[in-house]
Amino acid sequence: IVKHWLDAPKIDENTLVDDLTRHFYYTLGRDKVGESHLYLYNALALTIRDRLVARCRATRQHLRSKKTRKAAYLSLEFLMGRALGNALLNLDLTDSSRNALQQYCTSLEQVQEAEHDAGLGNGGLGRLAACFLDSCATLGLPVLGYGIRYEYGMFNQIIDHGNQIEQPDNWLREGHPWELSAPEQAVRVKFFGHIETHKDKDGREHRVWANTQDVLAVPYDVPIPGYRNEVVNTLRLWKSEATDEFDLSEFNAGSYSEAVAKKNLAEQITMVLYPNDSSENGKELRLRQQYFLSSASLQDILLTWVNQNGHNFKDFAEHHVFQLNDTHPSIAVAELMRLLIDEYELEWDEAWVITTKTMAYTNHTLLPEALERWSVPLFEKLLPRLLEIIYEINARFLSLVARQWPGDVDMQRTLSIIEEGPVQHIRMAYLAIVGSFSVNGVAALHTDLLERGLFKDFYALWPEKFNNKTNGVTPRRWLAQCNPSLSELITEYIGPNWVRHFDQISQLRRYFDDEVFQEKWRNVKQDNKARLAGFVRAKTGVEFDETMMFDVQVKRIHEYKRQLLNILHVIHLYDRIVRGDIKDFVPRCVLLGGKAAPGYYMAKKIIKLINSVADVVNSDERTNGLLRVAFLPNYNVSAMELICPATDLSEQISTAGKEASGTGNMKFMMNGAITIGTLDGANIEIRDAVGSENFFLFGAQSEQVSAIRAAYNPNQLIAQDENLNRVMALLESGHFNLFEQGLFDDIISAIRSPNDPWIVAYDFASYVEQQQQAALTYLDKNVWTRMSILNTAASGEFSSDRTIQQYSDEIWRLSPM
Ligand code: DL6
Repeated sequence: IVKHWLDAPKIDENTLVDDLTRHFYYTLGRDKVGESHLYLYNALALTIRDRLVARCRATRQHLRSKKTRKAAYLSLEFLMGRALGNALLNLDLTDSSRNALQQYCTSLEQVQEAEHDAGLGNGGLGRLAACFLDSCATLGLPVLGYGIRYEYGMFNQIIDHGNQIEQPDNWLREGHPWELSAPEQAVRVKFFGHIETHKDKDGREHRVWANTQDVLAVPYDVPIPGYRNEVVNTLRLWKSEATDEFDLSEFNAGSYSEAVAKKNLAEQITMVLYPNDSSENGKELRLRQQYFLSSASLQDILLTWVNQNGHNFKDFAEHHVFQLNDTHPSIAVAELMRLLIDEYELEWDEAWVITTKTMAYTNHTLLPEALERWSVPLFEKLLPRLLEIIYEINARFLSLVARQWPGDVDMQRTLSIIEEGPVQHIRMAYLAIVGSFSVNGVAALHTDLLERGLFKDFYALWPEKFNNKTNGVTPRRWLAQCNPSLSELITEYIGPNWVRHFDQISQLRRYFDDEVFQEKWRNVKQDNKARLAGFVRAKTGVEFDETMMFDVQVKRIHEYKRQLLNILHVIHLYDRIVRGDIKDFVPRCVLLGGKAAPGYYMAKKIIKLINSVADVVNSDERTNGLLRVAFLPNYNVSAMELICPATDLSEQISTAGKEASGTGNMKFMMNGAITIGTLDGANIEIRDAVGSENFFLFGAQSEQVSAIRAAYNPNQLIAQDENLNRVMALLESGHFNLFEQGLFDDIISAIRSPNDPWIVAYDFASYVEQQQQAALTYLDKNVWTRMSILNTAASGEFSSDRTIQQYSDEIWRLSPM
C-alpha cells in the first residue's frame, strides 16, 4: 500500500481522464458541469495536484536532508495569480487536459477562467517573489517560500463614475484546491507578556518572556512545480489560529463572548493583506503579521534542524540562508537571536555569528515613505523580548561604529538602529543591514543609489555586504503560457529549449530581417490585440481597434510612476485632433490600469482624471478611428497575461531615480513591446540590452533631478511650451469635469507647484517628442516589427532564472537538487 501511494500518478492521458472523472463525481460529488465550471476546475486542479504531491514529498525529503544547504525566502507577499495554467505548462499536461475536458464539452480556457487569482501581494515585490519561486523550482534549487495565507488578498477594484471603490477579495470562499494543510506542524508564536529574570541551578541568569498571549501558526503548503524537471518545491503559507487553552480557560469560566473575542483576535493576524504599495502602514496589526511570519518560519526550520541534529548548531549556518524580501520580515534577525538564546540556550556571540551568516536582505525601494520604522513603545508592548534583543544588537553595533569613527557622535546617531525623537523608533532597514551578510538592490542604478545615497555610511563600513541582483520575470508564465501563439512561432524557428534556457531567445536575432518571420510575428500580435480588445470591451465598454497602436501603462497608481504624465499626453493628442492637427497622427488606443492604495488621495484623483478624460475623448466623434482611451478596472496578474502579449508601446515613465527596478517593463519587452521610458530602474539595462535605437528614451536623468528641483519653475515651463500650455488650459477650463467644478484643482496645483518632486512639467516636452517619434516609427510596419523582434530577442537577461542563478551563486551558494 505504501509503495502504491508513494508512486507518483502517471502522467498520461488515460489516467488523467479517469482521475478527472473520479474527482468530479466522487471527491466533489457533482454530475453537472454548471455555468461557472467551478467544479470542473476544482476536479482538474485536484487531478493535477495528485501528480504534484509525490514529487513534492520527494523534493522535501531531499530538502530536509542533513546535507542539503537550503534557502528560505521570507516574504509578506506572494502574488501568485492563477496556478492551473502554470502547473499544466510545467508538467507538460496542457494538451492532455484539453483532451480530457472534451468529454465534458468544455474548453480548457473556460475552466481556467473559474480559478480565482491568488492575490497575496500588492504589486512588483509580491509578483517578483512568485517569479522567483518558479525559477528556483525550475533550476532545481532547494528553496522554501514562507508567507502568509491571507483570508482576503489584494482588494477588488470597482470603478464607479470614474472613482475607485475597494471591495474585499474573498479569494478562499470557493476553496483553494492546491493547498495541503499540515496542522500537526503548527507552531506557537508569542505576543505581549513581560520579561522576568530567572536563575538556573548553576546560578546563571536568564531572561524569560513570561505571561505571553500565544497564537497558533498553522501551515498550508502550496506546491511549486519546476519546468519539466520532476522538482516540486513548497510555498508554506501560515494561518493564525487561537490556541486551544486560549479559548477553553475563558469558556470554562463562563465567558463565552470573551473566548470568542480572543479567538477572533488571534485569527485577525492573517485576515487581510495590507493594500499599501511603497508606503509603510504603521499599524500594530501589520507588525503582528511581520513577527508572526518571521517567528513561525524560523521555528519551523529550527525544529527540523533540532530533530536531526539535537541542540548542536555548529553547522547550522553552513546549511541555511534566509532571504528577507524587503524589511517586512526583518524582525527575523532579532527573532533568530531570541530562539537560539532563549529556546536553545546558545551564548550571544555564537547566536550572532549564526544570524549574521544566514540572513540576507533585499531592498526594494528608495522612497523615504516606504522605509519601515516601528515605534519603540509599540514594540515594548507587543514584543518586549525582541526589543531587548534589538537594544543589545544596537549597543554592540554602535561600539563598532565608535571604533570605526572615533569621537564622531553624529555618525553614531546617524547609523543607530534606534532613531531618537519625541518617540523613539526602530529603523528596520538598519536592523536588516546590521544583521545580514548580504544587502542587495534590484537593478544596477538602484544598487548604486543605495551605495552612494541611502545606505552610504553602511556601505563605507561594510562594502563587501553590498551587491546588485537585477530583477527578472519567469519566461514560463510571461511568455510561454500567456502568449501561446508567439511561443509556438518562436519554437518553430529556434526549437523548444528557450523555455528552460531563456538566453537562447537571442537566436531570434537571426530572423529579425526575415520577411516571412516578420509577417508571422505581426499576425500573432494582431491576434493578441484582438483578444485584448475583446477583454477591454467586456470590462469597460470601450471599443479598441486592433489596427491602431496599443499604448499601455499598467501598474500600481503612484505619483512617482507618473500616470499623470501619460494622461497629459493623451489630452495633448485629443487637443491635436480637436484643432485639426492630424497630418502625422498615428491612431492609438491608450490603456491604463492599476490600483491606488485606499488612503492615497492623489492616486485616487489620478484614476478619476483618467476616467474623465477617457469619457470625453471616447464620446467625441472627432476622435473616431484616431484615439481611444480606457481605464481597465481591477488590474491583476491574470489581466496582465492578456495585456502584455498585445501591447505595442510599453510605458515606463517614472521620475528617474524613483523606480527601484520595475518588472512590468520586462514582461512587455519579452512579448515584443517597445518601451518608451526614462533612464530609471531596470529600464537602463533594458535599453543597454536592446540598443538605444530600439527604445524611446526621454526625460531627466537621475543625477540631474535634484538640480532641476532646486530651480524648478513649472509655470514658466508651461508658459514656454505651447503644447503643455494648451493641455493645462484645457484641464483648467473644466473641460473634463463640466459638472464637478474644482474636481482636479489639486492635480493642477501639483503640476504647477515648484515643489513637484516628480517634475511632470519638466519631462513633458521630451515625452511628447518621443511619443511622436514612436508613432512615426509605428507607421513603418517593417521597422516596428524588426524592433519588436529585437526586443524579445534581447530579453534573455531579464529572465528570473538568470536572477535566481545569481542569488544562488553569489548569496545562497546552493547546489541544484
Ligand atoms: O523589486 C520588485 C519591485 C520593483 O520592481 C519596483 O520597482 C519597486 O517599486 C517594488 N518595491 C516595492 C516596495 N514596497 N515596499 N516596501 O514594492 O519592488
